[in-house]
Amino acid sequence: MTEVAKSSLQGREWRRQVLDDSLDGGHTIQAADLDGDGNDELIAGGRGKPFSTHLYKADDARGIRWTRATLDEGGMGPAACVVADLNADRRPDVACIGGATLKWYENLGGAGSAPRAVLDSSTATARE
Ligand SMILES: [Ca+2]
Ligand SMILES: [Ca+2]
Repeated sequence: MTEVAKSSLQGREWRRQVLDDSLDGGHTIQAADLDGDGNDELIAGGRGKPFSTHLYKADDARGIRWTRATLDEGGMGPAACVVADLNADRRPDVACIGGATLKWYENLGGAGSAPRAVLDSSTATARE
């Protein structure tokens, strides 16, 4: 298993905090403020079984407790994810690639909502 962790400087020492120790075959991680609250969320994906991509969001301003939301499970083992506003609506979206599949997870905004897949190259379909 791969640990998803963050490190923060406290005084003169770095403190490591494990957010998740159940990601199988962790392969990519990105930090970005997806909901515009001034704090970064983490996007991490694994290529173990099942393939998965998750979003981790701090529950409090100090980042003591974190909640995991699943962006994708079973569909694709991401090799890399990037964050960019792909549809110019001023909300950063997530795009991940794994094998021959590219997926776009649109950020729909709203507190507590995770981006959802709107384009999947493996099925060549786009959702409205
Ligand atoms: Ca945020
Ligand atoms: Ca967008």
